Amino acid sequence: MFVAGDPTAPGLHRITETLHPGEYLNNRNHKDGACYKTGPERDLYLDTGLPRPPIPSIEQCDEYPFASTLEGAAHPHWDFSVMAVPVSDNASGGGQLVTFYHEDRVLAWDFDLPESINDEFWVEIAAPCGGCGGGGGGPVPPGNVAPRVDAGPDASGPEGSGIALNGTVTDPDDTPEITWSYRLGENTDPGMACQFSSPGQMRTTIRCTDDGTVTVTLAADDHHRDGPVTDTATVTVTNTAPAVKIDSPQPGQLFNGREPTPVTAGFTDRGANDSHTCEISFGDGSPPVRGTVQEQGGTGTCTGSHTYGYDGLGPRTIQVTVTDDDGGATSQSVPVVIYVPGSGYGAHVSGLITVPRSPNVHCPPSDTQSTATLSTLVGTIEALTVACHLDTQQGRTTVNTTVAGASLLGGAVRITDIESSCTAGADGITRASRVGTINGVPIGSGRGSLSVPG
Ligand SMILES: [Ca+2]
Ligand SMILES: [Ca+2]
Ligand SMILES: [Ca+2]
Ligand SMILES: [Ca+2]
Repeated sequence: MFVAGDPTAPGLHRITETLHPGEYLNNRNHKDGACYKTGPERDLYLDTGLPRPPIPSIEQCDEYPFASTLEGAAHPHWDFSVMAVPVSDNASGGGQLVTFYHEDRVLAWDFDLPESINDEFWVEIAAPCGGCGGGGGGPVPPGNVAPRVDAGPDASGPEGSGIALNGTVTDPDDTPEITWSYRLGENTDPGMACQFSSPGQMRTTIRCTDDGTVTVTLAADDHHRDGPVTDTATVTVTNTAPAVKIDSPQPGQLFNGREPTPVTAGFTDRGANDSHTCEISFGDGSPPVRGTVQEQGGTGTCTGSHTYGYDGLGPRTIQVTVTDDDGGATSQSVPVVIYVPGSGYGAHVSGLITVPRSPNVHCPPSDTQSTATLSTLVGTIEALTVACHLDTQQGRTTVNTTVAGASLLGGAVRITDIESSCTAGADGITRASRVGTINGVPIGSGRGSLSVPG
């Protein structure tokens, strides 16, 4: 807007419906929300829009800054105003604006050019004078007292929450029109916006979608002078760390270490303008995984996965940390148990003769199987028992096999007390086996015939 004597006052930039259809439509959507409580942006203006929409066929909704500017109603930093005006006034104003664009050759905004090269123009808003009609001001009656305006003390509070503003306006001879407005400081992020709960009341709250310094202005207009009387206060909006909840895995959930363990966490941030990153630590010494974030308006999900492998077996703690773009971070953890499946068998012969794996077990679930006697072409194997057990707390898989004995080749070879076990868990994979005797001679230990994993 034109500010006398200030060549750096920010100006407006022309857009057209043809060249900038998205910006143009956004301006219209915000205007419709504020004027008619319709369209995709209506919820933003339920408290702040026009108290009554324009009367159809008589009035139309006029807005400032113009819909044909980049700074129109949809602009995230600039505030805007709407008013019901007679249809003919709106048409006349629109015509004058187009004439100005053409006669002054105001070129439309070009996103490919730096801002300093794009055409800029200014609007001087003149308060109506006493003798020339209009609705705003008027001659100051003799003795009329100007409003006294105090925006109240500086305030602070977290992003996304209503921060109370206690302004006061007094005028002994009028009931001034009250308006709150705001300006975002340089320490705010692009896209931040604030809203007043009651922009026409002395006491209101301001709610912002991000943190930073906001200057609020309380204006009171008794319509008897060239402009409103104003006062400002500073609102310091602080950042709030996001809230994080791990949706998956569930606490204590079991995962096969040979397959990916997926993680999904939801998060919400009271700063709807904040963006987020997330990191997932899987608790097995591997470097944290950068999670995939999907979010909108400060709410989203973080997903990632990791395959633990044999070095990652046992109880593990998965930790998800979500960090907003202002450094606010929150972590949540969930315990899980990583295992590998096991399997075991008591006898298995292949070659000239074939004996299937018998008995043969797999776990989880834990299982025990026995066979009293297994007769083969080469002899008899007695009392085979195989058990496979998964400790769901420790993620430890254990397979035990015992064979009472075998009488082979018509009794020429007699083997007794064959035992074998194998355990896979957080301490690694350990195997042990024992053979009692062969033909009555004690043997000791050797390699067994079972496996974890199966
Ligand atoms: Ca007054
Ligand atoms: Ca923030
Ligand atoms: Ca935040
Ligand atoms: Ca931010």
